[in-house]
Amino acid sequence: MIDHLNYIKEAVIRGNHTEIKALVEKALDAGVDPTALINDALIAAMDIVGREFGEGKIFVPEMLVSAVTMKAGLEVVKMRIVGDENRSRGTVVMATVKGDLHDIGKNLVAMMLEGAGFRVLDLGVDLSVEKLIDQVKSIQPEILGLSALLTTTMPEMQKVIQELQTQGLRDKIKVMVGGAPVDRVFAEKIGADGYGANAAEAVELARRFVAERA
Ligand code: B12
Repeated sequence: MIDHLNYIKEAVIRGNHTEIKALVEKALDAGVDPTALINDALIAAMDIVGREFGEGKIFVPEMLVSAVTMKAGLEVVKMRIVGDENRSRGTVVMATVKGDLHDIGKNLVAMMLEGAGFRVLDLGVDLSVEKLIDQVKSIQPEILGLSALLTTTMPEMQKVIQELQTQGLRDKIKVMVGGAPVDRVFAEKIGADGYGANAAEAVELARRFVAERA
């Protein structure tokens, strides 16, 4: 039997972006579970890439090609799992905070939320507090999801929450935070409503927030 997960993991680690789509399609066609594909192949590969970068074995260009490959693979999975857009459970605005260009985790969270029936508006990366607040005012989402992958950009999350407070918007919106360096303690410290360690936890949180409002 072909070890689909291992092929895909290796393709991401090696940055084989030309073959990734075909590999993922083949795996899904063969009945590989999309969640296992995301967790045990795509995310597992990025963990290894991150470790190798941390150890100085690879550098930014290699990390970037792996990221592009991972994103291409994720797109294929997304096409298969995102369901009917009409059954909206609520609106979520997602963004990576200012100074931070990492978007794979945010995209994954957005995709899983869409799959779970939420309407997701993804504002992208490097979002300033001002821009975020403007968007929250105009979109009026039930939930704001903030992502940060750098220890240096984590404080931006607190700035966003403080500004929501200053502008009298804090009690109108639930804020959830996540990203590799973020944890529950930090989330509580900055006054977020919730922390999710991964996309599945993000969906759980969003469901809970909506249930609490009902
Ligand atoms: C890919 C990558 C890049 C790519 C990003 C491409 C892209 N489009 O995203 C590129 C090459 C651009 C990059 C650049 C840099 N990177 Co980088 N990068 C990574 C790497 C290898 C993987 C990140 C990733 O995608 N992981 C996979 C996803 C699925 O996981 P995730 O993001 O954690 O998301 C999950 C959860 O955290 C959670 N989640 C995420 N967001 C949210 C939001 C909410 C609301 C919730 C509930 C949950 C949630 O759910 C997700 C799904 O399970 C990490 C190492 C690592 N293992 O984290 C380093 C890493 C984050 N990078 C690092 C560094 C240092 C940099 C650079 C400064 C390098 C440089 N010298 O230029 C720059 C910074 C650029 C910038 N201004 O942002 C360091 C950060 C160290 C630190 N302590 O801050 C790391 C940890 C690598 C290392 N070991 O040193 N990077």
